[in-house]
Amino acid sequence: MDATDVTDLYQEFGEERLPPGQRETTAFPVLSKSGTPDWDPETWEFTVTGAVEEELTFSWAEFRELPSVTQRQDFHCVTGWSKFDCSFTGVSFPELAERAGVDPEAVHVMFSGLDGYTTDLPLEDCMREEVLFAWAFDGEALPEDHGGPLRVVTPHKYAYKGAKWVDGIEFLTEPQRGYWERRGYSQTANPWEEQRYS
Ligand SMILES: Nc1nc2c(c(=O)[nH]1)N[C@H]1C(S)=C(S)[C@@H](COP(=O)(O)O)O[C@H]1N2
Ligand SMILES: [Mo]
Repeated sequence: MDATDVTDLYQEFGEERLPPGQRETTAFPVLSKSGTPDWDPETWEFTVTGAVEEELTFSWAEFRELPSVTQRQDFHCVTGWSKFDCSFTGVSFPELAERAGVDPEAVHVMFSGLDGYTTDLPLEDCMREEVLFAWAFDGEALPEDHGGPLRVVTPHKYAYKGAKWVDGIEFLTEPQRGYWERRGYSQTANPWEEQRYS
């Protein structure tokens, strides 16, 4: 499948593709707060809850039938490494949000993963075509260490905003903090502004 190149999105935020204080790596390190959780394609469920017109639940088979895209993106870890030209395939955030119908009162989103991880973002930072619920990396099933079967990628943010093993999102009418955000990391996490901590 042809990938749409979105690696130029840095031009909205800064002069340089490599954000300040980052160094480029070709490796793809694994960073997880705890181990890689098990999942069962028969019982896995993805839920969309909170401030929406209709709460949604998808089985793995149903989720895989949603319209998908492939994009070439950069990946910026808050610990200082960036990996260019990652190809991710999945469903865009706006595509999913449209199916649930976002309540006009919603301002924020909480993502959660099978390992108990959570991360939050302002709604406007989620409503971008580059925010993907991705199941493939470089044309192969997303490796389990990197969040398989499904993870979020946020190329305009530090990568802790991308929940691995994501199995639910909640639309919120007031901001709340996720796992690292409660421990002092930035809620907005713009790499070109070096928003690492809050
Ligand atoms: N579910 C879950 N998602 C997570 C994490 C985690 O511990 N659990 N770690 C975050 C952090 S801090 C980073 S830097 C990226 C790392 O993704 P990678 O392991 O694919 O490099 O995942 C993010 N998403
Ligand atoms: Mo991280």
